[in-house]
Amino acid sequence: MGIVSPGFQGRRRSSPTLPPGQYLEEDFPVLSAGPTPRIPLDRWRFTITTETGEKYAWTWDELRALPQETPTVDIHCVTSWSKLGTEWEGVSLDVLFADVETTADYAMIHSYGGYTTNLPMEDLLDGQAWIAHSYDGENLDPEHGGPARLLVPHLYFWKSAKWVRGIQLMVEDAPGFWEAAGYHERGDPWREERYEGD
Ligand SMILES: Nc1nc2c(c(=O)[nH]1)N[C@H]1C(S)=C(S)[C@@H](COP(=O)(O)O)O[C@H]1N2
Ligand SMILES: [Mo]
Repeated sequence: MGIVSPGFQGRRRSSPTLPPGQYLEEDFPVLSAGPTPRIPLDRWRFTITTETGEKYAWTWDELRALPQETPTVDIHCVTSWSKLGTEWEGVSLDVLFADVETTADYAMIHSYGGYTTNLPMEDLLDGQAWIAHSYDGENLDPEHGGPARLLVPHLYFWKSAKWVRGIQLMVEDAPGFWEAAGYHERGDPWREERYEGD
């Protein structure tokens, strides 16, 4: 009694800022499983391929001509760092999927360089995910996924594929790079879904 003020405890209970097991990071660490690919903007494409093989593709200029959003979000890496209030600019996946005809429930994200990660469609729509090309008011650094990366901040950051190149829609779920290596298939940081079986 009296050592921790009730106000402090109450604040922590009502608005926790860090998921369980995470620490606050002020820098922006780089975590890449391979070399940083360099993609010239005139050759860059983002392609959604449906379960029937239908393709919807955008050039760099076409992506930049779409309505842009500026989400400010917290990000959580499974290696335990979290960074709060990060500022991005990009295109909502709701915009990119607006005219896509599909009934598939799962998506495999593909990156330039070969990285993959899988997500259910319900984690990609309804204002939860973006193709982000700017960070902190500047073009996204190649090390952080530039020209553009997926941003899905409500899941562990390995789902936010850097150097994103396309989305393959799937009727059946399948594991991506880290998911096949034993990481959790969904990766909700608030439920501490780090590894398969968590
Ligand atoms: N293409 C690609 N995307 C990736 C990765 C990667 O190795 N390759 N690493 C993932 C992991 S594990 C994390 S934590 C974040 C790190 O993003 P950052 O390097 O911008 O911090 O990118 C994710 N996206
Ligand atoms: Mo990570």
